[in-house]
Amino acid sequence: MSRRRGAWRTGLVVVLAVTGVAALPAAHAAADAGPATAKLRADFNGDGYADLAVGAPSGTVGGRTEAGYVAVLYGTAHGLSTTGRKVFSQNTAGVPGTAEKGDRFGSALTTADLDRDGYTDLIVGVGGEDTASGGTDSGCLEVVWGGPRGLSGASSLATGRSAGDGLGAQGHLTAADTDGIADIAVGAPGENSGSGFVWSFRSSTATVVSPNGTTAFGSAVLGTDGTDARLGSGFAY
Ligand SMILES: [Ca+2]
Ligand SMILES: [Ca+2]
Ligand SMILES: [Ca+2]
Repeated sequence: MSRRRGAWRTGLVVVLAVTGVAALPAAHAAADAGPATAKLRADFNGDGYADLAVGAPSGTVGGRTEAGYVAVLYGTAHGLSTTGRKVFSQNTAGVPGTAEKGDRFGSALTTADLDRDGYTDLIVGVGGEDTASGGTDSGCLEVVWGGPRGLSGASSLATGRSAGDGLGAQGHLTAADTDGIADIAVGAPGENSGSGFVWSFRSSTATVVSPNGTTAFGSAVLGTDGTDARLGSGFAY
Protein backbone atom coordinates (compact mmCIF):
# COMPACT_ATOMS: atom_id res chain seq x y z
CA MET A 1 0.00 0.00 0.00
CA SER A 2 1.90 2.99 -1.19
CA ARG A 3 1.15 6.40 0.19
CA ARG A 4 1.62 9.78 -1.31
CA ARG A 5 1.31 13.11 0.33
CA GLY A 6 -1.60 14.91 -1.23
CA ALA A 7 -3.61 17.21 0.96
CA TRP A 8 -7.31 17.29 0.28
CA ARG A 9 -8.73 20.43 -1.09
CA THR A 10 -11.91 20.83 0.83
CA GLY A 11 -15.20 21.89 -0.64
CA LEU A 12 -17.87 20.74 -2.98
CA VAL A 13 -15.54 20.47 -5.95
CA VAL A 14 -13.65 17.72 -4.19
CA VAL A 15 -16.85 16.06 -3.08
CA LEU A 16 -18.09 15.94 -6.63
CA ALA A 17 -14.80 14.52 -7.83
CA VAL A 18 -14.81 11.75 -5.28
CA THR A 19 -18.39 10.66 -5.31
CA GLY A 20 -18.60 9.87 -8.99
CA VAL A 21 -22.39 10.04 -8.99
CA ALA A 22 -23.88 6.79 -10.11
CA ALA A 23 -27.19 7.15 -11.88
CA LEU A 24 -29.68 4.39 -11.35
CA PRO A 25 -29.29 1.71 -14.00
CA ALA A 26 -32.55 1.30 -15.86
CA ALA A 27 -32.80 -2.31 -14.79
CA HIS A 28 -32.74 -1.21 -11.17
CA ALA A 29 -34.84 1.91 -11.38
CA ALA A 30 -38.27 0.37 -10.94
CA ALA A 31 -39.29 1.28 -7.43
CA ASP A 32 -42.43 -0.84 -7.56
CA ALA A 33 -40.76 -4.13 -8.43
CA GLY A 34 -40.06 -6.90 -5.94
CA PRO A 35 -41.10 -7.12 -2.32
CA ALA A 36 -43.25 -4.29 -1.04
CA THR A 37 -41.05 -3.36 1.87
CA ALA A 38 -37.35 -2.68 1.61
CA LYS A 39 -35.38 -4.45 4.30
CA LEU A 40 -32.31 -3.26 6.12
CA ARG A 41 -31.16 -6.77 6.84
CA ALA A 42 -29.27 -8.69 4.22
CA ASP A 43 -32.01 -10.37 2.22
CA PHE A 44 -30.44 -10.16 -1.20
CA ASN A 45 -33.04 -12.33 -2.95
CA GLY A 46 -36.09 -11.03 -1.10
CA ASP A 47 -37.33 -14.45 0.02
CA GLY A 48 -37.73 -13.37 3.64
CA TYR A 49 -34.67 -15.26 4.86
CA ALA A 50 -31.56 -13.36 5.90
CA ASP A 51 -28.49 -14.00 3.77
CA LEU A 52 -24.82 -13.64 4.63
CA ALA A 53 -21.93 -11.98 2.82
CA VAL A 54 -18.38 -12.62 4.01
CA GLY A 55 -15.33 -10.76 2.78
CA ALA A 56 -11.93 -12.33 2.09
CA PRO A 57 -9.94 -9.27 1.01
CA SER A 58 -6.64 -11.14 1.25
CA GLY A 59 -7.93 -13.95 -0.94
CA THR A 60 -6.15 -14.97 -4.13
CA VAL A 61 -8.22 -14.74 -7.32
CA GLY A 62 -6.95 -16.16 -10.58
CA GLY A 63 -3.45 -16.31 -9.14
CA ARG A 64 -3.56 -12.64 -8.06
CA THR A 65 -2.69 -12.43 -4.38
CA GLU A 66 -4.80 -10.18 -2.21
CA ALA A 67 -7.16 -9.49 -5.09
CA GLY A 68 -9.96 -10.37 -2.68
CA TYR A 69 -13.40 -11.91 -2.95
CA VAL A 70 -16.74 -12.00 -1.18
CA ALA A 71 -18.64 -15.22 -0.50
CA VAL A 72 -22.42 -15.14 -0.22
CA LEU A 73 -24.60 -17.75 1.42
CA TYR A 74 -28.38 -17.60 1.16
CA GLY A 75 -30.73 -18.19 4.03
CA THR A 76 -33.42 -20.85 4.24
CA ALA A 77 -36.09 -21.85 6.72
CA HIS A 78 -33.39 -23.95 8.35
CA GLY A 79 -30.71 -21.27 8.42
CA LEU A 80 -27.86 -20.50 6.08
CA SER A 81 -27.15 -23.01 3.35
CA THR A 82 -24.02 -23.54 1.27
CA THR A 83 -26.26 -24.71 -1.56
CA GLY A 84 -26.49 -21.91 -4.07
CA ARG A 85 -23.48 -20.13 -2.60
CA LYS A 86 -21.84 -17.55 -4.78
CA VAL A 87 -18.40 -15.99 -4.81
CA PHE A 88 -17.90 -12.49 -6.18
CA SER A 89 -14.68 -10.82 -7.22
CA GLN A 90 -13.69 -8.28 -9.82
CA ASN A 91 -13.37 -11.23 -12.20
CA THR A 92 -17.08 -11.99 -11.80
CA ALA A 93 -19.16 -11.08 -14.85
CA GLY A 94 -20.91 -7.77 -14.29
CA VAL A 95 -18.57 -6.56 -11.55
CA PRO A 96 -16.57 -3.48 -12.63
CA GLY A 97 -12.81 -3.84 -12.85
CA THR A 98 -10.43 -6.76 -12.95
CA ALA A 99 -9.05 -8.78 -10.07
CA GLU A 100 -5.47 -7.58 -9.62
CA LYS A 101 -2.83 -8.12 -7.00
CA GLY A 102 -3.55 -6.06 -3.90
CA ASP A 103 -7.04 -4.85 -4.89
CA ARG A 104 -8.52 -6.16 -1.64
CA PHE A 105 -12.07 -6.53 -2.93
CA GLY A 106 -14.23 -7.02 0.16
CA SER A 107 -12.05 -4.92 2.45
CA ALA A 108 -15.30 -3.51 3.81
CA LEU A 109 -18.89 -4.64 3.38
CA THR A 110 -22.29 -3.28 4.14
CA THR A 111 -25.83 -3.68 2.95
CA ALA A 112 -28.63 -1.34 1.98
CA ASP A 113 -31.37 -1.19 -0.59
CA LEU A 114 -29.71 1.60 -2.52
CA ASP A 115 -32.04 1.58 -5.51
CA ARG A 116 -35.10 0.96 -3.33
CA ASP A 117 -36.41 -1.94 -5.39
CA GLY A 118 -37.08 -4.00 -2.26
CA TYR A 119 -34.00 -6.18 -2.60
CA THR A 120 -31.01 -5.57 -0.35
CA ASP A 121 -27.86 -4.61 -2.23
CA LEU A 122 -24.29 -5.37 -1.21
CA ILE A 123 -21.80 -2.50 -1.01
CA VAL A 124 -18.18 -3.61 -1.31
CA GLY A 125 -15.03 -1.71 -0.49
CA VAL A 126 -12.06 -2.32 -2.77
CA GLY A 127 -9.51 -0.53 -0.65
CA GLY A 128 -6.43 -1.35 -2.73
CA GLU A 129 -7.91 -0.65 -6.14
CA ASP A 130 -5.79 1.46 -8.47
CA THR A 131 -8.20 3.88 -10.13
CA ALA A 132 -7.84 6.10 -13.16
CA SER A 133 -8.82 9.17 -11.17
CA GLY A 134 -6.88 8.50 -7.98
CA GLY A 135 -3.96 6.30 -8.87
CA THR A 136 -2.29 3.53 -6.90
CA ASP A 137 -4.28 2.17 -3.96
CA SER A 138 -6.77 5.04 -4.08
CA GLY A 139 -9.57 2.54 -3.51
CA CYS A 140 -13.16 2.42 -4.63
CA LEU A 141 -16.68 1.39 -3.67
CA GLU A 142 -18.84 -0.92 -5.73
CA VAL A 143 -22.40 -2.16 -5.29
CA VAL A 144 -23.66 -5.62 -6.27
CA TRP A 145 -27.38 -5.50 -6.89
CA GLY A 146 -29.92 -7.70 -5.15
CA GLY A 147 -32.76 -9.30 -7.07
CA PRO A 148 -35.19 -12.22 -7.09
CA ARG A 149 -32.38 -14.61 -8.08
CA GLY A 150 -29.94 -13.15 -5.61
CA LEU A 151 -27.00 -10.84 -6.16
CA SER A 152 -25.98 -10.13 -9.73
CA GLY A 153 -24.63 -7.21 -11.71
CA ALA A 154 -22.75 -4.38 -10.12
CA SER A 155 -21.94 -0.71 -10.45
CA SER A 156 -19.14 1.59 -9.36
CA LEU A 157 -20.21 4.01 -6.63
CA ALA A 158 -17.18 6.14 -5.81
CA THR A 159 -13.42 6.21 -6.15
CA GLY A 160 -10.65 7.64 -4.03
CA ARG A 161 -9.06 10.75 -5.37
CA SER A 162 -5.42 10.35 -4.41
CA ALA A 163 -2.91 7.52 -4.35
CA GLY A 164 -2.94 5.70 -1.05
CA ASP A 165 -6.35 7.01 0.03
CA GLY A 166 -7.68 3.51 0.50
CA LEU A 167 -11.31 4.54 0.06
CA GLY A 168 -13.34 1.60 1.26
CA ALA A 169 -10.33 -0.04 2.89
CA GLN A 170 -11.96 -0.38 6.25
CA GLY A 171 -15.25 -0.34 8.10
CA HIS A 172 -18.20 1.52 6.87
CA LEU A 173 -21.86 1.30 7.66
CA THR A 174 -25.16 2.26 6.21
CA ALA A 175 -28.42 3.23 7.75
CA ALA A 176 -31.69 4.50 6.46
CA ASP A 177 -32.36 7.92 7.84
CA THR A 178 -35.75 9.37 8.55
CA ASP A 179 -36.62 9.77 4.89
CA GLY A 180 -35.98 6.08 4.28
CA ILE A 181 -33.11 6.68 1.89
CA ALA A 182 -29.93 4.84 2.68
CA ASP A 183 -26.71 6.70 3.37
CA ILE A 184 -23.21 5.26 3.19
CA ALA A 185 -20.39 6.22 5.51
CA VAL A 186 -17.00 5.04 4.34
CA GLY A 187 -13.47 5.50 5.54
CA ALA A 188 -10.39 6.42 3.58
CA PRO A 189 -7.89 5.66 6.36
CA GLY A 190 -4.86 6.18 4.15
CA GLU A 191 -5.90 9.69 3.20
CA ASN A 192 -3.37 12.46 3.80
CA SER A 193 -0.49 10.10 4.52
CA GLY A 194 -2.41 8.05 7.03
CA SER A 195 -4.32 10.81 8.77
CA GLY A 196 -7.55 9.38 7.41
CA PHE A 197 -10.79 10.81 6.14
CA VAL A 198 -14.46 9.92 6.34
CA TRP A 199 -17.06 10.33 3.65
CA SER A 200 -20.79 10.09 4.10
CA PHE A 201 -22.65 9.77 0.84
CA ARG A 202 -26.36 10.36 0.79
CA SER A 203 -28.52 8.56 -1.71
CA SER A 204 -31.45 10.26 -3.31
CA THR A 205 -34.41 9.20 -5.36
CA ALA A 206 -32.64 10.20 -8.57
CA THR A 207 -29.21 8.77 -7.97
CA VAL A 208 -27.77 5.96 -5.95
CA VAL A 209 -25.24 8.29 -4.40
CA SER A 210 -25.72 12.01 -4.67
CA PRO A 211 -23.23 14.74 -3.84
CA ASN A 212 -26.11 16.58 -2.23
CA GLY A 213 -25.92 16.09 1.49
CA THR A 214 -22.45 14.60 1.37
CA THR A 215 -20.45 15.14 4.53
CA ALA A 216 -16.67 14.75 4.61
CA PHE A 217 -14.26 15.39 7.41
CA GLY A 218 -10.81 14.66 8.73
CA SER A 219 -8.55 15.71 11.57
CA ALA A 220 -8.63 19.39 10.61
CA VAL A 221 -12.39 19.54 11.11
CA LEU A 222 -12.20 17.50 14.30
CA GLY A 223 -9.37 19.58 15.71
CA THR A 224 -7.30 16.46 16.36
CA ASP A 225 -3.72 15.42 15.64
CA GLY A 226 -3.99 13.50 12.40
CA THR A 227 -0.55 11.92 12.50
CA ASP A 228 -1.02 8.26 11.55
CA ALA A 229 -4.53 8.44 13.01
CA ARG A 230 -6.10 6.43 10.17
CA LEU A 231 -9.46 8.00 10.86
CA GLY A 232 -12.25 5.94 9.41
CA SER A 233 -10.92 2.55 10.46
CA GLY A 234 -14.11 1.75 12.33
CA PHE A 235 -17.72 2.92 12.49
CA ALA A 236 -20.82 2.90 14.57
CA TYR A 237 -23.84 4.55 13.03
CA1 LIG B 1 -32.71 -14.28 1.38
CA1 LIG C 1 -8.97 -4.11 -9.84
CA1 LIG D 1 -31.90 -3.03 -4.21
